[in-house]
Order: sequence, then C-alpha cells, then structure tokens
Amino acid sequence: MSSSAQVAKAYEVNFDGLVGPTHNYSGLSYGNLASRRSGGSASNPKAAALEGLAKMKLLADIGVKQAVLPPHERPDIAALRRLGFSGGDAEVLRRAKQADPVLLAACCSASAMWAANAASVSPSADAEDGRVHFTPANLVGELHRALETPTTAAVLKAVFADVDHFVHHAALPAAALFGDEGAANYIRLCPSHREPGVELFVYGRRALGGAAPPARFPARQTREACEAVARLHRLDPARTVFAQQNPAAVDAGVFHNDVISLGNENVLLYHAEAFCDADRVIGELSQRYAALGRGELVTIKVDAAEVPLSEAVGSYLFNSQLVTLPDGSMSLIAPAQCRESDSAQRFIQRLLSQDTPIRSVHYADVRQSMRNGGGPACLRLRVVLQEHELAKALRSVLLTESLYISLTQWVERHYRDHLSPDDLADLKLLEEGRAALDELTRLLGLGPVYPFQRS
Ligand code: SUG
Repeated sequence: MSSSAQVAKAYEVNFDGLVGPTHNYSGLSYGNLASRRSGGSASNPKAAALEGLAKMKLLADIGVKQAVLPPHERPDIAALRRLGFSGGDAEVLRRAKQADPVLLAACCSASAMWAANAASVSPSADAEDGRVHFTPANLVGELHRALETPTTAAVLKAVFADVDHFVHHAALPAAALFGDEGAANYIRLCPSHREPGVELFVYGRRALGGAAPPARFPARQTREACEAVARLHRLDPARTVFAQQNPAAVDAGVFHNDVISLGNENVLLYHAEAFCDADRVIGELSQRYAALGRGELVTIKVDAAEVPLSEAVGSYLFNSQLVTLPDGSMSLIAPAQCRESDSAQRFIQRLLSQDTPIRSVHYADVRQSMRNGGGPACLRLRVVLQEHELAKALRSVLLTESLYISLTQWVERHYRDHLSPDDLADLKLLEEGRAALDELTRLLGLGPVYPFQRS
C-alpha cells in the first residue's frame, strides 16, 4: 500500500439541487431538445423532488458523501419588478402573465435544481493558495438560469463560510463574452481526490476569434470564461487543459459537455464526437496527467458506431455520475433511460466486462428532471474537500438518514403533484413556496438566504 494510507482523507461531496415547488415545463432552453419537447406540458413537482431525494439517498447508501442545496425562491417577484411589473405580489404576477407569459415562466423556473451549473469549484489541492475556490456561474445564455446567480452565491457562502479555507469569487461579468455554465463543462482528473489533478475546461465557442461556433444552437460557454475561472482559482497552467466542444455535437443537442463526456479520478469516458480535435485533447490530458507522476490516465472512448450521438443525447448515458466507492472501485450512476436504450446497454455491459476501475452500475430514475434535459449528473455539484475542510463546512446540509426522512416529509407536506403553465401566476403557489422554503432553511440550518426572508 502507498504512503498515502497515512495521509488525511479527502472526499468528493455531491451537492444535489433539491427540486423546487415550481418545477415545470416551459420549453425555455433553446438547444436543449428535451426542454423544448416538454414545453407546455404539466409537471409533477412532488414526484420530481422525491425522485431527486431518492437519487441522493442512493448515493449516500452506497457510501458517497451527499449533501443538499436548496431550491431558489420562485416566482422571482424581485426580477419581475425589475422588469417593470408593479403592484402587490398578486398584481405583479397577473400583469406579467398578461403581458408576457414566457417572461413569467422564466421567473418561475426551478432550474436551480441542476446544480452542475451552479458554480465552478476547484479543490485546494489544485489552487496555488491551498484553498477551495468557488465561482458562481453567471448563466447568461438563458434568462431563467441567469436569475439563479445571487441565491447560488448566498447559499455557497452560507455552506462554506470559513474564509481561511474557502474563497468565493463574484460571478464573471454578465456579458456574452463571459458566458459561464459552471461545473457542467468541467472535469477534474486526478490519481485520487486528495491529490493535485488536471482540470479540463470545455467551451462551446471562443468569443474573440477562434474556430467556428455551432451553426444551429447556441454555445453557452466561452473559452474566455474558462480562462478567467482558471485564473481566479489560481490553477497551475501546467495542469489545466482547455478544449472546444465539437460544434456538431452542440447542434445535435449537447448543450453542456456533461451530456457527452465524464470523468472521475483517473478515468475519462468520452464520446468520439465530444471535442474538436479530440486526439490532441486526449493526448494533452494524458501527457499532463502522466506528469503528475502517479500513473496513466484511463481513457474510454465511445465511437458513434457503438452509441450514435442521437442515442447519447436521448439516453443521457454520458450524464451518468461516476463515483468512487469506499472500497476504491467506481460506480456508474446512469439515468434509468439507459435501460431502454440498446446501444447504451451494450456499452455499459462492455464497460463492466473490461479491466477498468468501473465495477458497478446503478440506475437513477429522475424522469421529471430528464424531461427538462437534466440527468443524474446535472443535478449535482461536486465539491472535493479534504477532511479538515469538510469539518469546516456546514454539516447540517449533509444527507443523513434522518434528514432524508425529514425532507421527504417536507416535500409531501408542501409540494403539489400537478402544475400546469397556467398555475404559475397563482399567488397561492408563491405563498406555498415561501412557507416551504422558510421551513427548509431551518431544516438545513442555512439561515436567511432568500430575499423574502430579508425584507
Ligand atoms: O439549462 N433545463 C436546463 C437543464 C440543465 C442541465 N444541466 C447540465 N447538463 N448540467 C438547461 O437547459 C429547462 C427549463 C424549462 O424548459 O422549463 C432547463 O432550464
């Protein structure tokens, strides 16, 4: 056994976004095929939240550290007021619905549940100053997502309050040049979570110059944003790689890189059509990884002949979570839809029969989220923490058996099981949401993170 056995441990803690009471299908995300397809249909917020909690429980049960991020206050009345809708809350909702139902829907989205987009996070082992760095994503590509940034920043500061260990940067300027979608476009490769690693930043376009962007759908993340985050997080350029997403993949519905590649510790799994100049990207990653002096990077390539791009997008195979279990092996947490896809099934069977660290698969049923283009990996933000850093974080957001039970009961008490686009302007929905979130901040020990709690 290596000398690392004596060294303090580090954990990858998965912070899942709890689905909010306004979870709905408004078809808001252009380039996200599932979101557009589901637009206008009724949702079931209660089922969605329970599915998310069941996934968190699954991860906790197999020995992965699991934590909870709260939903945001929606409808975002303050945003509607900023857009010129005035009067009391009921009046604001009524006027917005009348003038522009799409705007109202954007201000009602529960999209903060896709915590992979909440922020970029670099562990202390990678940062020059030995602290954990957080940059909330500005999500400027879509209004409903851009509204998330202030609450995300407040929540992260509440959970990681200790300034000696945690650094919170402001979100990048809210301009197209710095379009930033957080950790969904980021993969960290390392011999073990405790050790320094190589950070891969994937962007869809270079705003100033660069190769051709996608033709059909927007590329939400820019190279300029990736570079700014790498600078802010004080990463070592020798251990940082930037790669452009293949524009054809974006045009096929791959709006974030985590829909087409994933990694954990020393394993990178990617679709052959994920990156521009994929051989160069993989070569550079392998070389930089090897320079860590702790073995070779394991790369697993999936060709289009094995899993066509359309099937990768349809099944969300690459939006699986890849996690390290307490015995050191890895497990793939795949969306339940992969069970129904022949090519995804064949690939998973090949993967399990090969000599790689991946030894098991679990299927997570997050159907309600999937209908909006959010699979298991979208729902969580990974935060790698050394043992002493974990001790400094807010422990009350960690999922224990009793917190799981309390949250399940809380959802049962407060959530509707049917929500149609017409319900979004209902003042009662706003009031139910505030009552629920007020109680939630007490359950999670978070303090007043919402605007309605501070006014
Ligand atoms: O930003 N869907 C989200 C899905 C985010 C998935 N995240 C990752 N791949 N990491 C998005 O497109 C749909 C909302 C609606 O249509 O109602 C939405 O925002």
